[in-house]
Amino acid sequence: MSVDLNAKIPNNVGLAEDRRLQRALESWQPSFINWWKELGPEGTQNYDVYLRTAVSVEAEGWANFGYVKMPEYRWGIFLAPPVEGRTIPFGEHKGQPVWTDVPGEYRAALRRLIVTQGDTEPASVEQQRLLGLTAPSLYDLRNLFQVNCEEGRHLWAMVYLLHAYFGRDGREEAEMMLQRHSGDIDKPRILGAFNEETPDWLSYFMFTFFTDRDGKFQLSSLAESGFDPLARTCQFMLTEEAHHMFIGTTGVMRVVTRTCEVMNELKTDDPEKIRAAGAIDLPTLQKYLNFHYSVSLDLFGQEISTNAANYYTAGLKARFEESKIDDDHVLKDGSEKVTMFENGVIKEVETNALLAVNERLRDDYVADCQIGVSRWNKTIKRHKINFQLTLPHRGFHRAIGTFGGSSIAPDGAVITKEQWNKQKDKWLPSKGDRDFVISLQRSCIEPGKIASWVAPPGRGIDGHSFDYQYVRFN
Ligand code: BYC
Ligand code: FE
Ligand code: FE
Repeated sequence: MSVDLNAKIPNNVGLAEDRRLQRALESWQPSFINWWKELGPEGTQNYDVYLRTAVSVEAEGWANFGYVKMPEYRWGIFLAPPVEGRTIPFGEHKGQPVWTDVPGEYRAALRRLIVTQGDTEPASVEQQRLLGLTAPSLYDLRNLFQVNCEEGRHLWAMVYLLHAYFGRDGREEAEMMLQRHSGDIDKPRILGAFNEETPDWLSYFMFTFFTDRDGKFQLSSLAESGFDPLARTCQFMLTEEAHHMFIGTTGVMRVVTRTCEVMNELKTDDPEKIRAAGAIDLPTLQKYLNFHYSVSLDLFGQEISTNAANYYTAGLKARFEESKIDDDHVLKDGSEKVTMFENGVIKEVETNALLAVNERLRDDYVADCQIGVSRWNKTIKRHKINFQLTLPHRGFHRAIGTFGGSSIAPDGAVITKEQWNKQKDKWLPSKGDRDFVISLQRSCIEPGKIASWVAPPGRGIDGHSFDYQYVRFN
């Protein structure tokens, strides 16, 4: 598949041969750039940022590093190469050739999935737009901008599908992507977590760990879609997603490390003393974890979902690593245990496997989150500190699904609204906690310098050291 890098819109989808589509996308492009300038990273128009840009989907081509002014970033449309003879891997069309066009009967469902996926991408850029003003280091600043640019590219990926395969309503949906805004009362983003604020870098690290990880699982399940263009787009997006989660995993790790160092230097576990030394006490980290984990769990939808069953049966959206699962990939007769909250009691319920597809994805996500948390705990232990971070119960602080609006403590105890209100500041960041974390946010962008509350990274980007000039301010 040939790559056209010099085109207005770099691509490997043969845009030059489809003038109508090319014109349509080129007319969306200025709206995107306007949106970026207005709601993308604040005050950065002239910065030269050491970024990777995808120039092809081959192993050597997709991570090309160099200084770029962000509004001139080459947002391209790149799909993984088609697999000759690929067949639909699951659902009632299992074994049939994949669709290279949208099957009429699934048009609405596919559009909805693509729109929901696409909407999250610019939402996250909007959520993070002010963080560049308070970066804890030049390295972190660069990583933030890298993620912002790639989320912008992910929007391009979905907008390409809408324009290429959904005609006029696809073009309308593409316009809407730039009209809904994170946190907007009248036109909010579609999913809850993408209307929350990301007001500080601790929230940002938690977001890239927990919420970008939802991206990993959703994209993986779309990467096996029977609609081949969607599958191929998502396969390539996943390669970029790995770096976003790396920022989260190592970001939180570095905060934990710094806190442990301060605790050992001062020989204390008194949060007040730790805070006075400019670090974030472990109980506060736990509260931020509780918040971001619970809002991210909501992103998997209802435990028992006919939508999800229909997507699966239609061959549109699979399970995580569908092809590696050893079963019939149709699930008509399968069953699955699901944790439900019924009449005030949390219980395991046996249900049809098809209806439990959302919950299964959430289970896989929970297990993946636990791996990261265990790594952070190893670091705490290595510092000989007696404290463990934990994932709260899945019913804790939920807005969607069986637990939506219920009062469940982090340990899974069912409590009253009154008890919840009394204790919630112990479990979720209080106004005071947030004010404290925000008080630590100061721009620290001299090469080699780092803020007081986070340890430097183990290594830099693209073989450069931590003190490299990752961003040049002009
Ligand atoms: N907030 O049957 P259900 C990423 C609605 S992150 C608000 O469970 P379904 C990224 C739902 O729409 C990955 N509403 O629905 C990360 C439905 O509405 P209707 C994003 C919600 O469709 C960081 C109703 O409740 N990708 O890429 O099976 C930075 C019934 O629910 C929510 C995707 O999400 C919610 N949280 O499940 C940048 C993939 N949850 O029909 C980027 C595409 C549910 O009653 N989306 N509802 O009007 C999907 O696969 C599905 O839409 C969902 C929801 C899994 C999200
Ligand atoms: Fe993304
Ligand atoms: Fe991401």
